Amino acid sequence: MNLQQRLRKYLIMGSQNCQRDPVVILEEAIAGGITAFQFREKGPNALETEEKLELGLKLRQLCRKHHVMFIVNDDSVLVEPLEADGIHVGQNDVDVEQLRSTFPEKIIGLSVSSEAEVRKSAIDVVDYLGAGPVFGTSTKIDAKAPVGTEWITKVRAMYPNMPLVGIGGITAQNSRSVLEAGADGVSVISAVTQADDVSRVVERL
Ligand code: TZP
Ligand code: MG
Repeated sequence: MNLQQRLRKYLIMGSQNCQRDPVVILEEAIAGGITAFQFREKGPNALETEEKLELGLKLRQLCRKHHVMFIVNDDSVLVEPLEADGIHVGQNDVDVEQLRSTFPEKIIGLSVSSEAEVRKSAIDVVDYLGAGPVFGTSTKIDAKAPVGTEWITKVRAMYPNMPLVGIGGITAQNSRSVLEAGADGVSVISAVTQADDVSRVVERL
């Protein structure tokens, strides 16, 4: 599988997104067919330090066992201990050029929400882009205003060959529109973590 294919169904999750054991939710999501996972332990009620590492190790192990790509959100200190395949950062996190020199071989993902953000970012050093929030989301408290599938189409036009995922408010009902706009995949938090039937929702994405 190339990176485009591995980004097809991309679950993002931390314990703060879960009402049940995150390990169980990840198992169910893997059974449903996710191709990538991002450990995003962040925001209100997120675990820190040893507890964060401990959960990360469990989730990492599951991904390894099932050949699911494992990306860590933001926290460059965890990349090596978790043997992550890569790291995903936002505009206010560590600079991607610095990240690239620290991790020459890792996959680096960057979130972009506007043309201004694209202009000020070193797009040439990253491996994939996350574009959004496509739709309204209540999962990320500091999320920017929704940019619609139009933004996916725009980023695709700017970077025809860049691996690209949509993020923000994506569900089994609207995921097709994100792919049709030009994304290689969809990244999803609440539609999966809050689902009554996790594997079924992943199948439908
Ligand atoms: N970045 C932009 S929107 C978002 C992140 C991390 C949250 C997406 O969560 P959900 O529940 O899939 O809308
Ligand atoms: Mg951030």
